[in-house]
Amino acid sequence: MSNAPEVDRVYAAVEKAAALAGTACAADKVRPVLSGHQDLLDESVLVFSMTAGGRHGGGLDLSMVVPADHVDPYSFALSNGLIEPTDHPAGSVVSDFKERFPVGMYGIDIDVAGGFKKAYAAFPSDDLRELKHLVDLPSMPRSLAENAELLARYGLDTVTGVSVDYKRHEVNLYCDRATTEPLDPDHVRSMLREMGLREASEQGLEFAKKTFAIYPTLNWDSSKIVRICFAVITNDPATAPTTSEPEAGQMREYATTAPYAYVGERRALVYGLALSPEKEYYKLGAYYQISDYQRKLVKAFDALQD
Ligand code: GPP
Ligand code: MG
Repeated sequence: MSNAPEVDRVYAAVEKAAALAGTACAADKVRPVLSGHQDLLDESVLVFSMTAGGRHGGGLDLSMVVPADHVDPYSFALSNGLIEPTDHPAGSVVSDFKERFPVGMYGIDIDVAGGFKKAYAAFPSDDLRELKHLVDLPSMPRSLAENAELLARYGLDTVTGVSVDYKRHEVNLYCDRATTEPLDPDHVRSMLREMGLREASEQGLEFAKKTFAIYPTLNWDSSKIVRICFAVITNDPATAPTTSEPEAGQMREYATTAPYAYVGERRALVYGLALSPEKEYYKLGAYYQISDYQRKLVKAFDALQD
């Protein structure tokens, strides 16, 4: 089924979000991905995510959920010439995953200036898998095996899904918190120390209490964890992983003006606090379209705040 007007509607939002994030957008890179999924666009979950500060500063990604009965995003990108074939193991993660595990859904990240960037593969929500089972995927970075015990010891033992960044050659493992209990700052401090990552600021630790998902990033070049991100989902645009400017101001403005399509509700926002060995930086995703799943998460985790 074709639905070209939906491509135009979503692309208009891409232009608006890119202007807000102060980044270029490339129609010839974005529209082919939207057109290839045009039958999904009226309902699919869509998120515009910006990064504030430092080397990762600037840039805007559009993330899109793709149902599991669709062609997987990596195969889609290859067959549409949106990505070059590669011998790098990054190119085999999605196929390894779907060969061995049930898939609940896929996802795509489009860098609005650079085009197809990431694929996600997630387990069905009632069939999450333990981290130790992902270690066996032949394409996984060796550092996963090397850090599996450490990750599990800090409660990162249940995985909801993975993402593969084909530009940076990185894998994220999205870990389920499975509880709305506040994340203990001492637990976070000790986790960061043992992982060789930068210490979080007091404000970062306060922010991280409301974490609903934690995800480490690994690559194929290092035996160390590259970075870790603590994510908070909320309706409250006053949420902030930092008071540093200009990042705090950028996020405040983005949180209150990003385009969104569910009129009458408040924006669903996902803030991220990311820590690498060298630096701390911040991300903010504004859902352009949501499902009841995000509504439920916001409700459960916003209730934590007071
Ligand atoms: C978080 O990864 C991913 C999302 C907010 C996208 C949600 C997925 C959908 C398919 C809707 P990240 O962008 O924070 O990680 P990284 O910076 O490593 O890319
Ligand atoms: Mg990203």
